[in-house]
Amino acid sequence: MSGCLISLEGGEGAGKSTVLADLRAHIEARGIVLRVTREPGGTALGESIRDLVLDGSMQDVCAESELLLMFAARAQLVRELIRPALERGDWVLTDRFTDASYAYQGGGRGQPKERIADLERWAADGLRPDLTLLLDLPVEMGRARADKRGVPDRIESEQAEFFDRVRASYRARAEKEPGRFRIIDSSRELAEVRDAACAAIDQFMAARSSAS
Ligand code: T5A
Repeated sequence: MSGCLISLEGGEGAGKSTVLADLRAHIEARGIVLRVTREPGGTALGESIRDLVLDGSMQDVCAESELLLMFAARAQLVRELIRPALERGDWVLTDRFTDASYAYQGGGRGQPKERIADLERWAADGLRPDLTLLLDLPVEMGRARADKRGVPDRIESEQAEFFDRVRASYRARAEKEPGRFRIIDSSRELAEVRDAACAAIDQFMAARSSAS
């Protein structure tokens, strides 16, 4: 079976990093070779860009620079890690991908969708995940969870209205592409969220097997 790309998305404190470890074990237990990565980041260049773009002391970053930095990291990740892995037939699980740019830089910062779509075509090489798990929960709940982790980074320091727009944008994308997205209610107990995420993977694998 050929490789495939799975992304995990959600607002702040949605539980992506927490669920990712379980998903990794769940997928690998089925004998699949899996690469796990994150955005922004995942390569030496991408991790440097991550440090820069999330640096809380870096004020007055314009929306255009932020968008381009996200895509600079993504362009490198696609070419250095994701495409080669998919071509080998491996699977890739990424903590965020281009939907995050539509939600944060599009919904949150008001960057035009067409501009992001253009970048997606050339910088991300037109690559879209085969499956996207959207961990969705009320903004305040997610922020309360994220706050427990300590000092917020530059983006985490945004106002609640920014994250309302991010959430609305994610949900709108999921509703528009129900074949690719699975919305997981992550306001529930962690065990329930994990089970729902693993069940979505099982369903996806079953559909792939029956299609091949
Ligand atoms: N960004 C990224 C853009 O603006 N554009 C882009 O194109 C991209 C790719 C970095 C930032 O970059 C922005 C978005 C982000 O602001 P990130 O590293 O994914 O992206 O950062 P965060 O969204 O901040 O992700 P986090 O890793 O901080 O949050 P998670 O992973 O969603 O949450 P997690 O797992 O760390 O959980 C948070 C806390 O809640 C607890 C956990 O134990 C933890 O303490 N928790 C639960 N508690 C109770 N019940 C549950 N069900 C729980 N699940 C988790």
